[in-house]
Amino acid sequence: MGLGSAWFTFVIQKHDNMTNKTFTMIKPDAFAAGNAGAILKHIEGAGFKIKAMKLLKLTPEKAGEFYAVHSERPFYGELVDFMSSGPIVAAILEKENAVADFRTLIGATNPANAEEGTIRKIYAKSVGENAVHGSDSDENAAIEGSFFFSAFEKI
Ligand code: 3AN
Repeated sequence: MGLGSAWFTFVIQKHDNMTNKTFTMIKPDAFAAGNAGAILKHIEGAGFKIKAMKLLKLTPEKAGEFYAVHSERPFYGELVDFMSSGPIVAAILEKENAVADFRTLIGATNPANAEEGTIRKIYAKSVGENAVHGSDSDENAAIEGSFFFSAFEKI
């Protein structure tokens, strides 16, 4: 393989596995509390660029599909009910090292364990109603982004 095609392969892989992108949702608790604007400001202030965004309400079926990986967990029913209980903001974000940096920005799943200054520490009420979602891997970021956005909605 020549340098040209190796570079091409690298560029395609980097694009496909979204190494510089992550996916987030502002969850129903944070949206209902009127915190969507402040959370987006916090995210942009940390250097993330918004590459796609929409306001929507998940049906229980769609919420169940999104969280299918947790279907055996005891909190699955509660999670699906909560995530379909009100409007959410879904967005694709871009930044170098996006997945890891965004997980740091949002803090631990349980806000009681989240670092001071993190989005969950500031806005989340509980482990179930924890204000924001952040993808946990590049692979899931790509899958989750495509769950909500078609190709022409991603800039
Ligand atoms: P994270 O969102 O930090 O990656 P996960 O993947 O362990 O956390 O859990 C997915 C979602 O399930 C969480 N964001 C939270 O809303 C919910 N969840 C996790 N653990 C619990 C729990 N013990 N009780 C209720 N809901 C939970």
